[in-house]
Amino acid sequence: MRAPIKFRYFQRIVFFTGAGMSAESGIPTYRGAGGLWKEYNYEDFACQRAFERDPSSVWDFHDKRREMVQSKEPNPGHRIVSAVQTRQPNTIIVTQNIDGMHQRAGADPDAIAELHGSLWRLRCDAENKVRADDSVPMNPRKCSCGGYWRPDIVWFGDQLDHRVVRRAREALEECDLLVSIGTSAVVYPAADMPRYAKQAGAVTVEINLEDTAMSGLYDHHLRGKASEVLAELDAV
Ligand code: BV8
Repeated sequence: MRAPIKFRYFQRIVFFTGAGMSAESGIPTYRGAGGLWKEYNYEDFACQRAFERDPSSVWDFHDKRREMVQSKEPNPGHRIVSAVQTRQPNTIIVTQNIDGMHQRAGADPDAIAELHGSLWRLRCDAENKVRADDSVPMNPRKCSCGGYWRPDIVWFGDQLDHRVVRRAREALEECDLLVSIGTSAVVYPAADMPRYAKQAGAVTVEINLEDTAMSGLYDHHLRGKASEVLAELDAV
């Protein structure tokens, strides 16, 4: 595949990433074969109602995910995205992923907008506290107020953090290149965000193994594995 574009042609790049970005690290996607939501019903393990009903089984589920993600490594695709971000500091990563792999691949945490939160952050809503935590299993599960710590993840039905949404929207409206990587574009409001870049006149590229619900929005459809296609776009 001859890459129609090269990262070095652009000044303000946004990488918009989904679970397909981490698939080559061995982290299951949500909807693909062996997808997380194929095996688990998020209504039992990943929503506010389940957490209020049975916080310890929600934590058992998230401990399994923390353990699995901690046992994996960032893949060459993550490393290229971080290298571009280091080389071209106006680069912003807007991700739906909660796995923290972009940070582990060396990307600047201040240049990452985690739309759906993180596996590695906890919050106590009673005391309005948020803290980073990478203990596996997560311990102690209870806050000093006696309430359970909650994974700082945006579950279905949860509002996204308006500060993160605003930051992502600003980056998308100011970018000159949008590169969407490994998302099926079916979950809202994230799925709609690339539209801000298109409307602002940016060049738009979709990297995916297959067409998605949003493919029509993109100027370039690069079909292949994220790490391989990214290597092409990064090559001099
Ligand atoms: C909200 C964290 C206010 C949790 C996640 C408008 C229309 C319809 C419905 C709604 C709407 N607005 C709101 C809703 C409801 C809902 C929604 O969108 N439902 C969908 C399912 C229809 N949205 C919400 O609830 C949001 N909150 O809107 O609040 C509100 C509330 C209620 C009602 C109205 C308004 C919150 C959504 C966030 C949920 N949390 N994640 C956790 O992980 O536990 S979503 C989760 O799934 C991901 O974060 C991601 O966002 C999403 C989709 O996953 P993808 O990343 O795209 O992964 P997927 O597996 O689907 O696809 C992988 C892709 O990669 C594939 O295309 C594959 O081909 C490709 N691929 C695979 N390998 C590779 C590859 N590509 C390249 N290389 C490879 N190697």
